[in-house]
Parts: sequence; C-alpha cells; structure tokens
Amino acid sequence: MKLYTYYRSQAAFRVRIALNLKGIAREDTYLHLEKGDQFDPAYKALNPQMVVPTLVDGGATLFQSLAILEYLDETHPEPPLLPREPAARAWCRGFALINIADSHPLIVPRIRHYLLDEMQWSQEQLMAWIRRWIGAGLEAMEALLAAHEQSGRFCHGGAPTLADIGLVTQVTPARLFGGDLSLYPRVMRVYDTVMTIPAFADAAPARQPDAE
Ligand SMILES: N[C@@H](CCC(=O)N[C@@H](CS)C(=O)NCC(=O)O)C(=O)O
Repeated sequence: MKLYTYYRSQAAFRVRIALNLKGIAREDTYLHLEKGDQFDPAYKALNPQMVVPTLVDGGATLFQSLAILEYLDETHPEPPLLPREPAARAWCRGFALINIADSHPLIVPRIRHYLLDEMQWSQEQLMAWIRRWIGAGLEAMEALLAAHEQSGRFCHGGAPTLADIGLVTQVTPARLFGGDLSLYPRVMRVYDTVMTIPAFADAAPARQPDAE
C-alpha cells in the first residue's frame, strides 16, 4: 500500500496506527503541508480535497481517515478496530468521531491559515481557538470514559479500538498547542497506555522520517 502522509498530520497519524496494528507494510510519500505540497496539481488529481492522508491499495485510491480505517478493518479484520457488540461498536465510533468529525476539522492547516491570513486573527486568538475546541473534545472524552464501565487501560475493553486512535489524535495536538492535560486524567491514562504499544509509538509524528 502507498500512503501519502505528513508527520504532523493527525489524520495520517490515525491511518499509520491502524496500518501498524494490522501489520500492513506501506510505502510513504511525504507531503510538506506547510510548504504547500498538497496543492501540487498531480496530488490534487489524486485527492481533490488536497489533504492527507491518501492511501492507494492496488487500483483503489482511498481518502478520509475514517473511511480508510474502516476499509483496513474490512480487508484485514485482525486485530479488529471495533468490538463485536453493536452498542459497543457505536460507542467506540462515537468516541472517535469527537476527534475525527468535530475537534480536528477546526484546527487543520487550511482553517488556521484562513483565520490568520484572511480574518487577520493574531497568533493569540488562534491559540485560544485551538485550545478551546480541543479542550471541549477532551472534556467530553473524559466524561464518557468516567461513565463507561468497560473503560480502563483502553477506552473500551482489553484491546485498542478506533476510540483509542481518536483519543490519541485528540491529545497530540493538545500537547503541541499547550493545552492543560492534567484536567483529563482518564484520557491521559489511556493515552499513556496505548503509546507504549509499538503500533502507536511507531506511528507518532516524531518517529516519522519526515519529522523536523
Ligand atoms: N477529515 C479528514 C481530514 C484531512 C485533513 O484535513 N488533513 C490535514 C492534515 S491533518 C491536511 O491535509 N490539511 C491540509 C490543509 O489544510 O491545507 C480526514 O480525517 O482524513
């Protein structure tokens, strides 16, 4: 499989974790999002949204990290990214979507550049925006973990799921942009557990060959 990625991309980080968990080898192509590699016409032809990740598997060109994670789970079922029981599956999906669908889209480079360049926000205003929306997601995750009897070392049950992947890519930008993570002890317990697993640790931004 061929992955178009950028070390700091949280969406690509999610896909790297899933590929590692499933033991799938990949060939990386690095796009530097701050240098505008995503706007190259050849890449736009591959991914009209001009975002990473894109995963190419044979003749299939896959986009949007959640769709890619589901594709990987369907084509490589072991280990599963979701529990078997429908309510538990929905809980894990919902938990991950706090990050994938709600928090992360508010802080991606094109939104940050729009706020800074077009709306003329200051760096301070931008940082307040990022911390506010990442914090709101973390607060919801913390409350969900507190109420979820099957959470412990992992978000749900005894193995990593989609929920843990979404938790990791919620915490990582919080760290990068200076959020107060001591407010979320359950979230951080899970984060600290999963980041000891090689599939997660090896997918981390700092471990990527294009890391700066
Ligand atoms: N919802 C998409 C988000 C993709 C996305 O926005 N990726 C970011 C990096 S995390 C990107 O490539 N941004 C380029 C830009 O904003 O110009 C997914 O989960 O795949």
